[in-house]
Amino acid sequence: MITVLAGGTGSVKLVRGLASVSKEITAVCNVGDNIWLYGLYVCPDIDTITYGLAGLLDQKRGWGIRGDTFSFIRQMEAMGQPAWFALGDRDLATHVYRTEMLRRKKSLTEITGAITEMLGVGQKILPATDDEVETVISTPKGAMHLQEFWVKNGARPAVTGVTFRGADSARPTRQVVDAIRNSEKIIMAPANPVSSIGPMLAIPGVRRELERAREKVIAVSPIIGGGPVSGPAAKYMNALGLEVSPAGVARYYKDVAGSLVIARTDSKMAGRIELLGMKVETTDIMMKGRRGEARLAMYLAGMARN
Ligand code: FO1
Repeated sequence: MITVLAGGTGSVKLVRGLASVSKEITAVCNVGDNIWLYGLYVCPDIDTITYGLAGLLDQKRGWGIRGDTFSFIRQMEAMGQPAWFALGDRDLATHVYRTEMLRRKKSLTEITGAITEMLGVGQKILPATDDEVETVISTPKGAMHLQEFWVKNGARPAVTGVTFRGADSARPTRQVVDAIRNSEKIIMAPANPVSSIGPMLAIPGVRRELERAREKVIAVSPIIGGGPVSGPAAKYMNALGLEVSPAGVARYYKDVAGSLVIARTDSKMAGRIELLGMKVETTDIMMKGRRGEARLAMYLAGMARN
């Protein structure tokens, strides 16, 4: 069994690649991006992985359902309601179902299991916790929810800090603890370390389990050379005083991951990363197309057998 820690829109490629080469994949998903909108509980990272594995994901946007329409959100706008988060009409069914099940006292883990089953996903998708954790971005304009910073404000404000509200008292679920303990390897997807993986590492019980499992935890760098692959990783990493490079990623992950996989072109950084006590592997981490996804997955699964 391989467990993959996933968050953001970039992780889905590796999760899909792993699902194509291994039968037993568990994706543990970030919940820091989750947001209540119009009384609905929206879980973007869980949904991106779910839609990706169900073959429903809009590949171009990287989120939501392919071919979806946006009549609901347009009508909200026409009614003078805030409409900066584009919930698609079909996507809406997921949020309505999830929220109704929460009202019936089902846990997010149970609900996610039910949704994956309804959509024919064979892999296990687990929220990192059933408790609410919210990624908060501090800016000169004030502190705001990650989605408000990223979507409503287009990631334009300067970032002075990143915190994870609720993480201190959040607990990993039994399923997440078991997945970490029972997996042959745990792979940290090439995702924004601070906003996509960070909220999971901020949950003390998740961090403790990963620290214990450190030798079998392999992180894949989301950064090649000096620039992030996508998203505002640089802003978040700068705010935390981290160098925006694979070495900066290594510093963030050093206590929870025993190995870091970096791009071949970054092999000159290996020495600095090894000084942090991590093993370094170099390969092509770009994942171009389905073949690229499967290739990196196969490489990581191969490492998993070593
Ligand atoms: N990202 C956007 O940039 N604009 C949107 O309007 C938007 C809507 C949206 C709706 C559902 C969903 O699951 C994701 C959505 N995303 C949108 C993506 C999301 O903001 C982030 O990319 C993830 O939270 C990053 O982890």
